[in-house]
Amino acid sequence: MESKRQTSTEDHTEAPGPTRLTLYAGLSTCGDDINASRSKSPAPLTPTGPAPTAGDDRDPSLPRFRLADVRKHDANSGSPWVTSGDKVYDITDWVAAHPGGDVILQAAGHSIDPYWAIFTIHKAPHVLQVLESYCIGFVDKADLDDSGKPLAEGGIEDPFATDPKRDERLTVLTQKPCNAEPEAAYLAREFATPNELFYVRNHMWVPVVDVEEAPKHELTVELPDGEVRAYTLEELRTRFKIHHVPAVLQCSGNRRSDMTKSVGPTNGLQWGAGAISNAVWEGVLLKDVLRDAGLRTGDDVGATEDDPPSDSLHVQLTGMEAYAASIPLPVAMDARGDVLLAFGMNGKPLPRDHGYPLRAVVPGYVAARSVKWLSRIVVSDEESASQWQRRDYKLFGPNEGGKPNWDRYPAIQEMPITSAITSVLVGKDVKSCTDKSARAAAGVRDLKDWQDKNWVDSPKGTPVEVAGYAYSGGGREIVRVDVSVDGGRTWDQAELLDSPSRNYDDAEETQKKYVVARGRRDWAWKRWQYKGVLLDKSLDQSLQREQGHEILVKAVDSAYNTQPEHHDGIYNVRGNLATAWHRVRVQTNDDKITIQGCGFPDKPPRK
Ligand SMILES: Nc1nc2c(c(=O)[nH]1)N[C@H]1C(S)=C(S)[C@@H](COP(=O)(O)O)O[C@H]1N2
Ligand SMILES: [Mo]
Repeated sequence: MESKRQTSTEDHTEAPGPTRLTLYAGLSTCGDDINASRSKSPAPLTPTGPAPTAGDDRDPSLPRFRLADVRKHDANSGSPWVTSGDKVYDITDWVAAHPGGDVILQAAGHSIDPYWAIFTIHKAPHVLQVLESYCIGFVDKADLDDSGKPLAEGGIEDPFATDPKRDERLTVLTQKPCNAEPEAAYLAREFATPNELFYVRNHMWVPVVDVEEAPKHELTVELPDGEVRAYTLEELRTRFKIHHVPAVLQCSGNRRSDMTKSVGPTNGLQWGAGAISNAVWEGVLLKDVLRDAGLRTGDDVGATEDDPPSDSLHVQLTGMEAYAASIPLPVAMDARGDVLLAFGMNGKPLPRDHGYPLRAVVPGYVAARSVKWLSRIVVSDEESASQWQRRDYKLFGPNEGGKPNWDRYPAIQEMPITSAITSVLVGKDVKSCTDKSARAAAGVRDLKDWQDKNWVDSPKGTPVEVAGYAYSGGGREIVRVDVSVDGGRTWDQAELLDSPSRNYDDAEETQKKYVVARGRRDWAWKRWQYKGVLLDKSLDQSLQREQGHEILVKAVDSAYNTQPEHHDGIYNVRGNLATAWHRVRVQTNDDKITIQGCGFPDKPPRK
């Protein structure tokens, strides 16, 4: 078994996305073809490089280029160049051959080095070799400083310099690109996660769109027949019916660190339980826009030879910074699917981190499909060619290892069921608990005193209050949440707080605040709460006090799907869909309470 769980040393981390993309792209076709590329004739804009000057002892057979000339070879030039160190590269063929080459285009006309420094895997020697095959010459000596480096370029050196500031209550996994999750204690305090606490999962930098420019932000829609229609954001807002849809976004890597800890190493960002959040999204339906653009196939149109069955078609969604993914067309066209082109989040414009000014929201599906900074839609008979569609978000068997056959399984789309504990209050904290003030307990508590005063009628033990979230994909409603506070020996049902399917007018007075809007299916999470007793050792022989009390949660959805007991059986090298029962350990030794488990920080949470 051990060997099956070993991951390869090859890095498949999600964090520095674009790196791997170019790495993969470069290796897939250029690896054996270095000489062929080198002999390519120069791009049309290529100026004749001046002859090497005195004091320049670099390879005299290669031409020299002024930086001003390199600048002309920007992303729009048709023949993009980059520099790295004092060398000049023509990346035209590289970009053309690889859809994901868009990422490298960000550096066109400039030095690629700042990007490489950020996406550290780029420094892998074999990638350098691939770039080497596109070398066309050197930066002219006149543009080099004394140490032989190109003179500093104005401005754009750090593509992350313009990223927004993030809330201090987010735990930052990586800064550039930003990946951050709210501490567990903040996660499920409210039905709608406040925008500033919503988890952030960026593969690259945050594109800059000025407020004045936003209404003119353009979305192009390309249909299978090649027809292209462009919409401004202003046009989307004013010409189509606006919808409000409460929906969870959850990364396929949510709780990956839990799988790692309980089974073995996984590649990717080691998320706690907070790569999930819930918001009320405002936007127009993707299906309305596709129809307006002239799409004739769909859920309600019979397939003919000229009108192919729509499930062979895909809606490719591309963001401004080059991230891309796709969903099957029937998902987009589903009359009850609520797939949005969203511009609002919890009553405010989308924050920059979450896709300003326009993003896709695909409720019930893995958040990787909810493309942010959306600028292009293509309806195609192919899935998106991006690595985020074809590689990263797939689920392999426990034995399939670090170099799986990527094409063997479909991309993750609809999400499975999951649940997690986000708050545990023990002893005297229980009394003062409301859903607003809930926080993870930490520090010294006077338990005995509390029990004497407040828990006289209870069995001998320590009161505990547990809260968290439960969510299932595909619009399936959460119908039950089971909690155990004694390691699974006995179970009880938690109270479900949010009731999106219940009519507000029928709800009991005390429950009214939990009755919330609902989409056409159940796309939102349900928060839950449970009060119980951690039994004293004298009453619970099975308790091993040294290890503390184990609190467990698992949920059930309307299709009676439930979660696996352990991560062992669903272990996969990418650490995707870590949905096993969530386990938290509570120790009350010497009246000091410690809580351990995925999502619970070692230090007390910030207030
Ligand atoms: N353009 C773009 N869209 C994107 C991403 C990205 O990096 N760029 N990340 C995807 C992934 S993997 C996730 S989990 C969600 C995260 O959305 P959020 O940052 O709003 O929580 O956005 C998705 N859409
Ligand atoms: Mo994700």
